[in-house]
Amino acid sequence: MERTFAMIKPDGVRRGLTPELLARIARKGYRVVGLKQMVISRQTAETHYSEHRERPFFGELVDFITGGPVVAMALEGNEAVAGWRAMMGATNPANAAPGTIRADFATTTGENVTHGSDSAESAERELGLFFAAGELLD
Ligand code: D4T
Repeated sequence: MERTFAMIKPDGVRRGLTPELLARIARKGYRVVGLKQMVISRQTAETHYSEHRERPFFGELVDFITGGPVVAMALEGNEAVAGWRAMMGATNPANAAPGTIRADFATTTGENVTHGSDSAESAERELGLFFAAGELLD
């Protein structure tokens, strides 16, 4: 069993996609061991996206991710890191495979509905950034 950090970004929450996305997660069979709607602080956003600090889109990215509530989730299941990434599809929705979240619900890379950790190491770091130990189910 593996855990990953998943997020419904502000565009997804604003558009009312939370129930639809939770239904996909349930259908897939992942166990939701952490779940909260929250507004991300600038500091948390800059830490979360620190690998992109030098990229030209960094400022816009931080503005966007802190611009409204997100739903932060901890998902558990077999190969959950890769599996949730596969459910999301490619970062650019134009390249996302049909049936993936980004193909079905997004048109731009800047507002692509969901986030998922890209490795087991990122998952551990991001889960620690967004959840205190006692907030997750055993
Ligand atoms: P996240 O981290 O949001 O799950 O996205 P990915 O893991 O699929 O993609 P990423 O780390 O390369 O990008 C993080 C975040 O930055 C936005 N972005 C990305 C952007 O606005 N313009 C760009 O050119 C790129 C590459 C979208 C996702």
